[in-house]
Amino acid sequence: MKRIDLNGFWNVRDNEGRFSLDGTVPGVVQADLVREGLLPHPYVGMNEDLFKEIEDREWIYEREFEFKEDLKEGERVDLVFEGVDTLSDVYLNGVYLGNTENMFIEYRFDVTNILREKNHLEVYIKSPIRVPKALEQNYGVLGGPEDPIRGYIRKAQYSYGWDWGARIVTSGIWKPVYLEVYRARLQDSTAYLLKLEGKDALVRVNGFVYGEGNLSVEVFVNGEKTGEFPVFEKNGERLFDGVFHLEDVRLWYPWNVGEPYLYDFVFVLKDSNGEIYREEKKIGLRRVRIIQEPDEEGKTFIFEINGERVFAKGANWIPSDNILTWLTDEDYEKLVKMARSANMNMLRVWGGGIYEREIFYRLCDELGIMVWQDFMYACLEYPDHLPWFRKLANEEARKIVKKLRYHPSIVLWCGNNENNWGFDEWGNMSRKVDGINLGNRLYLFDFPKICTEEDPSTPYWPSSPYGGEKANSEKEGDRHVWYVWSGWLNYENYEKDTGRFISEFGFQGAPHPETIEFFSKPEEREIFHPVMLKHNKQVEGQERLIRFIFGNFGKCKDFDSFVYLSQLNQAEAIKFGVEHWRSRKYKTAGTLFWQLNDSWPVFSWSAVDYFKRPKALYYYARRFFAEVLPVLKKRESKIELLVVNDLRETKEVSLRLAAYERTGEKVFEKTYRTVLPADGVCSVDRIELPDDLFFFVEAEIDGVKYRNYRVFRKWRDLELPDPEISLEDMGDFIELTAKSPAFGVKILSDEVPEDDFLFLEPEKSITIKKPDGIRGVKSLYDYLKR
Ligand code: BMA
Repeated sequence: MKRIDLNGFWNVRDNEGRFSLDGTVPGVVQADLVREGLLPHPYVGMNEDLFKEIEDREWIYEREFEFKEDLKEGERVDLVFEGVDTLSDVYLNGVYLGNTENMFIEYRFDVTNILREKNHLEVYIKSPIRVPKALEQNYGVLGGPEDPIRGYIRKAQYSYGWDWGARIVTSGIWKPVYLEVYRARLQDSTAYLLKLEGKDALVRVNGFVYGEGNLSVEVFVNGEKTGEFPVFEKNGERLFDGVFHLEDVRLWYPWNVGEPYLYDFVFVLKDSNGEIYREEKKIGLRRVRIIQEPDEEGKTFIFEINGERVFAKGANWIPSDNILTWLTDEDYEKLVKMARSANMNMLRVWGGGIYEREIFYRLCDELGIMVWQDFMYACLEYPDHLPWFRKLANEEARKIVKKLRYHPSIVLWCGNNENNWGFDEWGNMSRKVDGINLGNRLYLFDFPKICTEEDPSTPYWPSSPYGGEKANSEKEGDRHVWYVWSGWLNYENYEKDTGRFISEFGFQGAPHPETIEFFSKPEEREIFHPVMLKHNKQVEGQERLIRFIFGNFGKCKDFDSFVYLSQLNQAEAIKFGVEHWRSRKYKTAGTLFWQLNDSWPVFSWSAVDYFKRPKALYYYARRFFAEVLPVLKKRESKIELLVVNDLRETKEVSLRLAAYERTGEKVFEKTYRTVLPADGVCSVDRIELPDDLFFFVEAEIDGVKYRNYRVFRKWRDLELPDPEISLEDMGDFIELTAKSPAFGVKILSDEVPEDDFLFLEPEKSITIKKPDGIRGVKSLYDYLKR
């Protein structure tokens, strides 16, 4: 096999004759226009609007290339587009090869008989606005939020605008293009656990073969040959399919349950003369089940990996850029590693974005992070009653499942985001054709069948949320909790929610101050300045930020304190929800907050902003997702101390609970030694104490300390005194000590600190790594208006 790369600069021009420039492949014209200075940076000020003016243009990508290979007997050449955004016609040397109509899948054209020594390749990209609009006129307006024309085109739905995303409707060739010369090739080889008896595993391998002749596939695992399987024909396709035994098997686990072990698999396609083609993949073997058993609250929804229940801790993942081709592998590495170091064991790839890049799943495989993978349908009716659309959706699902199925991290295929909730409760998504909601042909019939056929080792779930009488049931399945924040209710309401698996809940916070500096001028830094409103995409987003800051903290002093307090409020809110749901362990079996990342610099629900600067929530997540979490709750007139233990063993723990007056005077202290059940929750004590005190708790297991605090009253009523925090420079570290309870302690430094938004128990020092350019600390006290 030989690959001839066709990436690099192509000639690009628009159909109206305004632009003619070098277009990068892989790339999109929007990025080229910014690079050439023909359009300003879309993420600054009001510039996003300028991109609307060019969104409905058509673009012609052209290039010349030479082809000098001497093709051997039986060899063919494919022209491969890994991804075109989105609708295009492809011509080689004036010959029409075909069209592309789905940005999520690969297109291949056999060009063996069209290639010459000098070649001309042309890709005519049609408007991602006009085509779906014409379809909309023909077939009707689809129900749901954001621009509903998006339902008629298989393109990342968030690019038409979202409540955290810019509207930048991109066009281009967004993934690599190359020629592939081969006689026969393998694709989508995979391996999975068929049966496990003790340490003896039965492993099934299969994959697809393209090419003629008498062929077979040899499979090697960690360098050892485990079998050779003949290639045969089934339903018009050629494939190999076999099983073999693996002794002393090492399974793949999420990081907090076991080792995310990966085997080196090599699949070698051969004929009587030897090797023709090979696929090399790191594959993990695991068994996944969702335990759905009736109980007194309804039905459980628990992920079980290799027979072990796992409480899912994590967040929702959205595309990390509006211009996807700006993302590098390093960006992925940084973000996924940040998720891991925030103690997350699950990420949900949300259905309004993209099927992620290979590197994303590879990192999740290696780091032991489970992936909840949506199909790319979000908050809309989709026209699956139209045969052409249904066919396209089926083709996409099958290709995607085949391509990604070998990743052990993908533990769930999920039909869509919130569409079934929309059918049941949103009012504007209830249209049915032949008694079936628009989209349900896919989610209820086609996708489950495709998943069982192509990836029997991974469960399928129709939607998020789904289960129970109505899709967003509290009693069964997964649940999105949006009455807090979106419904203008404050976060104490989380405590009333007994959902079985909380796959979305969120609270907005400002991006990092330096990120705000990137998109605004000093005079624009006002809460309701048009530039700020442009950078908060939710209807009444800024209004909600104010309502909750005022409601919980009191008035803001200035714009800086608005930024800070919004972040602290967000972190406190999500902490509160997570503590509640983790304390219900396995009644509730997961909390994935909305959302980990951002696609541009914006006020949003993210924990990490566009430039990957952590918000307060990020630092909080590390603590509230830690393996051991001491929690304080109010039970009638008593204060209850609970410990949530995700560790897999029974552990001896020492605990210290202390309560203080606002001035820093200690009024209560008690220590405990007790045994924590493995993977369980333990109620340690219930104490009669007033709830206007400041509570601090510390748990110590095997020399590791897990700390927490609880303030039961509203911050706005507390009149916190100045905690007089002292900062001692200890060389590589700094030590912080406060006189009275201190919260939201923020390190002021040039370098992003390793830990931040800390809390300090009076007179108990904490030590953190010293960031570069440290200038001091501030805390909640400094940001409140008095
Ligand atoms: C959920 C998500 C997204 C949205 C978020 C915030 O509904 O699925 O559609 O961005 O809430 O409103």
